[in-house]
Amino acid sequence: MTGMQETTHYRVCPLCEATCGLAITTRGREVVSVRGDDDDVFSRGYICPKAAALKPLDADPDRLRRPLVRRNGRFEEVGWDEAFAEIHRRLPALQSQHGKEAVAVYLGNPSAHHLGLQLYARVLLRALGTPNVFSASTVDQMPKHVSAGLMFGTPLTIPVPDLDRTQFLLMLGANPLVSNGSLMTAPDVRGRLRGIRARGGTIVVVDPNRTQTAEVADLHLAIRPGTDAFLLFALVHVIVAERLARMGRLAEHTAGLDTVAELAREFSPEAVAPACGIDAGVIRRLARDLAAAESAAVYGRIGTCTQEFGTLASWLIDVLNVLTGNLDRPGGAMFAKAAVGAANTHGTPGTGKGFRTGRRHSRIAHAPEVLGEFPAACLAEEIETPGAGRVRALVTIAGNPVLSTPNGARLARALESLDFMVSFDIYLNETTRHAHVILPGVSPLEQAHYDIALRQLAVRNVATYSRPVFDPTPDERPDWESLLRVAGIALGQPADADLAALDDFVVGQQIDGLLRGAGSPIAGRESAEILAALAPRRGPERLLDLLLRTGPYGDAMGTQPGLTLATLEAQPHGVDLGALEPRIPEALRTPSGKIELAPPQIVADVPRLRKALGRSRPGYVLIGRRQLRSNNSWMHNLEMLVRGRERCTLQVHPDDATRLGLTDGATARVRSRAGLLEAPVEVTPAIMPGVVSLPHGWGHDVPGVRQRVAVRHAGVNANLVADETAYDPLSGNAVLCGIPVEIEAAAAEADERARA
Ligand SMILES: Nc1nc2c(c(=O)[nH]1)N[C@H]1C(S)=C(S)[C@@H](COP(=O)(O)OP(=O)(O)OC[C@H]3O[C@@H](n4cnc5c(=O)[nH]c(N)nc54)[C@H](O)[C@@H]3O)O[C@H]1N2
Ligand SMILES: Nc1nc2c(c(=O)[nH]1)N[C@H]1C(S)=C(S)[C@@H](COP(=O)(O)OP(=O)(O)OC[C@H]3O[C@@H](n4cnc5c(=O)[nH]c(N)nc54)[C@H](O)[C@@H]3O)O[C@H]1N2
Ligand code: SF4
Ligand SMILES: [Mo]
Repeated sequence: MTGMQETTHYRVCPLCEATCGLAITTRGREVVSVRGDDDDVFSRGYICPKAAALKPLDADPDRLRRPLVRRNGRFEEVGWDEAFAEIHRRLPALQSQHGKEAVAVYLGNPSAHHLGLQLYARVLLRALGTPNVFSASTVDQMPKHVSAGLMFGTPLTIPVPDLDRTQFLLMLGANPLVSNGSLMTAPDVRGRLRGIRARGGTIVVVDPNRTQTAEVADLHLAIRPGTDAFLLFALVHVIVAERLARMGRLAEHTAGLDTVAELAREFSPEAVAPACGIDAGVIRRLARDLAAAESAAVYGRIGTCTQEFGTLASWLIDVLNVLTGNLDRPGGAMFAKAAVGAANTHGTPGTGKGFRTGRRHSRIAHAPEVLGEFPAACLAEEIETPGAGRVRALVTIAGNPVLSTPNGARLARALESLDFMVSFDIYLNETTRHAHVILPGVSPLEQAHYDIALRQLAVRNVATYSRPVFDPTPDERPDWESLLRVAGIALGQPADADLAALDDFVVGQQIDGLLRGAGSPIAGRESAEILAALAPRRGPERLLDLLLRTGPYGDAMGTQPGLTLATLEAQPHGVDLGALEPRIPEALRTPSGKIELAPPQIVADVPRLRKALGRSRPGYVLIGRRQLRSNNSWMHNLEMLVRGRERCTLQVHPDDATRLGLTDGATARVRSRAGLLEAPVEVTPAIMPGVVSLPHGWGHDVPGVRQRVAVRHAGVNANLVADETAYDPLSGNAVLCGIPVEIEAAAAEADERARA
C-alpha cells in the first residue's frame, strides 16, 4: 500500500446528538485516523472517545454487508434480489389476508441520526399504512414532544438551554458530560458548562446519582426517582406565592397563567419535600435563586421523561422558563431556527393547527396514539393477543427493542411467534435474530450526512452537510434504497420495480406538498420546473436540497440569494447561521397564537400527581445510567469501547449494601413485577440510598447473536425488570426510572455465607 495518497475528509459524527465535526484521514479504502475537526464552526475540534470507534465500526467483520434470510432456523447470506423476492412473496399476502394493521413497525434511535433513514423510513410507513407504529421515542423523549406540542404548537418546538449565554442552569435528569447532551445539541458540554461558571453563573443538577455532571455543578440535589414533577411544581408554587414571576414580553403571548397558579397552590415545598427527599428550605431557596438570576434556563432530559409523570415534569420545566421570563430570551431557554425540516418554520408564522394526540387507540391497552405511534411497551401484547387486528408481522428499522424496551424477555417471545419479520439492521443481534429477512445498510462512512432533527434542537444555528467518505461497494445497498424497495412491494409493485421511478414519485409528492403549503416560498410554481432544478441529484441528497432551498435560509429554488446543498458542499466545516434569536410569537403554531401554559390534557393529569403525593414508597427503586464508551445497545462489538473492567454493574449505596449483605463485586438478584435479573454489585456513595442503578443496552448473551466481541462482554439486559404495564398515560412513554424492585444477594453467594 505504500505510495497511496492520504486524504482528509470532513464529516459530522453520526453517533450522538452533539454533531461533532470530524477530520477523517484515509488511505485507499482504509481509515487511517479520526480526529476532531478544529475548523468545524460548531464543535471546534471537540470529540469524545466514540468518534474513533467509527474506524473499527467501518471495518467490523460482524457488521452485515449482505442480506440474511432465515430458513429452518438458520440464517443464510443471500443476494439482494433474493431477499426482496422473499419479502414480496410473504408481506403482501399477509397484508391482504389479515389487513394492513397486521404489519407493525418499530423505529429505532439511529433513524434520528441518519439522513437516509430519516427521509425514507416515513416513505415505508406511508406505504404500509398501518396504525401499529412503535418507536424508541416512547422509551425516551415522547413526553417532551407532548408538552412542547401542546404548549407551542408543534412537537419539535422544544426550548433548548442557551448554554453559551446563561447565568443559571437548572438541569434535571440529564448527564451531558457522559451522554454529550440530548434534546440539546451542543458539542463540548463540559467546555460550555465551564464557561457558565467562568462568567460567574450557577449550575444546579437534580439527579438521584452524583454524576460527572453533578460533580461540576455548584449544587447537586439528590432526588427520589420519579418525583421531579413535585419539585418543579413546588418551584412554581414559590414563584407564584412570593410574587417572583416576571414574564416580561411573554405575558401578552401567554394564556393559562391563572390555571397554573391555582394548580401549584397545593404543591408547597413543605408538601413535596418528603416525597422528593429534598429539604423544603432548599427548594424555596432554589426557587428564589432561579427567579432572581440575571438569565436562567431550566432543562430536563431522560430522567424527567422516562418516568411516571414524564409529561407533567416536561411541561413544568417550560412553565418555569415562561414564568421567570427566560423563555425565548438570550441566556434562557430558546428555540433553534433550523435550515431544514422544522415545522415551526413552515406554514403561517405565529399560528397553526396545534398538536393533537389520541386520534386512535391501541387495540389492547387502549393507549392513545401520540405522533402517530403507540407505546413501545404495548408491542408485545399486540402480537400476543388473538383477535381481529392482531399484529402478525413486524418491520424493525434500526432498532433493538429486545434490549431497549420494557420486559425484553416477553417481547423476545412475542417476536418469535410472528408470521413474518423484516429488519433493516447492520447486525444480527438480540432483536434481529428473530427476523426472517435482515437488510443491512452501509457503513456510516459510505453515506452522506445531515442532521435534520438535531439541528432543530441545537444551541446555535448551524447547517453542515457531509459527503460520504467512501463509495459503497457494489454489492451493498444504502438503507434508503431498501426502504424504498420494500415500500414499493407494500404498494403492490414487483420486487424489482424501477427504483428511480419510485424515488421520482417520492420527491414529486414532497414538491406537491410544498407547492400547496401556506406561506411556501415556491407556492404557485410548476412541479416539473422544481424537479428539473434538483437534477441530477437523487435519493436523500435530492430531498435534502429541496428542503434546504425551501427552508428559512434557502434560495427559494433559485429566486433569492440563500442556501442550497451546493453551498453546504462547498463548506464542509459547516455554515454558521448565528446564535439563537428570539422567535416568539413567530415560532408558535397553536390555534390561539399563544403559549398555552395550561393545556387541558395536561391539567387533567394533575389529579394523578396529587394522588401520588401522599403515597408512601417503601423499598428500592431502579434507575438507569449512560456510559461514555457506549451507545445504547449497539456499539459493544467494538473492542476499543468495551475493553477494561466490567461496566454493566448494579450501583448500590454503601448503607444499602450493608443492609442487604452485598459487597463490591458480589452478585445481586433484582426482581420486579416484570422479571428477574442478576448483576454484579458496585458499591458507591454516588447513588442515593434506596436507589440502585443499572445501565441499559447490555445483555448480549442470548443464542444466535452474531457479535463476537459483544457476547464476550455480555452484561445483563436491564429491561428484563422494566415493567411493560407502566407508562406515562399522556405520552405512552415507558417508566424506566424509578422501577420498584426487590434486591437480595444471589443464591450462590447467600449459600456461601451460610456455610461460612
Ligand atoms: N432501561 C432503559 N432502557 C432504555 C433507555 C434507558 O435509559 N434505560 N434509553 C432508551 C433510549 S433513550 C433509546 S434512544 C432507546 C434506543 O432504542 P433502540 O433504538 O431500539 O436501540 P439501539 O440500541 O439504539 O439500537 C439501534 C439498532 O440500529 C442498528 N443500526 C445502527 N446503525 C444503523 C444503520 O446505519 N442502519 C441500520 N439499518 N441499522 C443501524 C443497530 O445495529 C441496532 O440494532 O433505548 C431506550 N431504552
Ligand atoms: N455515551 C453515550 N451517550 C449517549 C447515549 C449512550 O448510550 N451513551 N445515548 C444517547 C441517547 S439515545 C440519549 S436519549 C441521550 C440521553 O441523555 P441524558 O438524558 O443526558 O442521559 P443519561 O446520561 O442517562 O442521564 C439521565 C440522568 O437522569 C438521572 N435520573 C434517573 N431517574 C431520575 C429521576 O427520576 N429524576 C431525575 N431528576 N433524574 C433521574 C440518572 O441518574 C442520569 O444521571 O444520551 C445519548 N448519548
Ligand atoms: S460527542 Fe457524540 S457526536 Fe461528538 S464525537 Fe462523541 S459520539 Fe460523536
Ligand atoms: Mo435516546
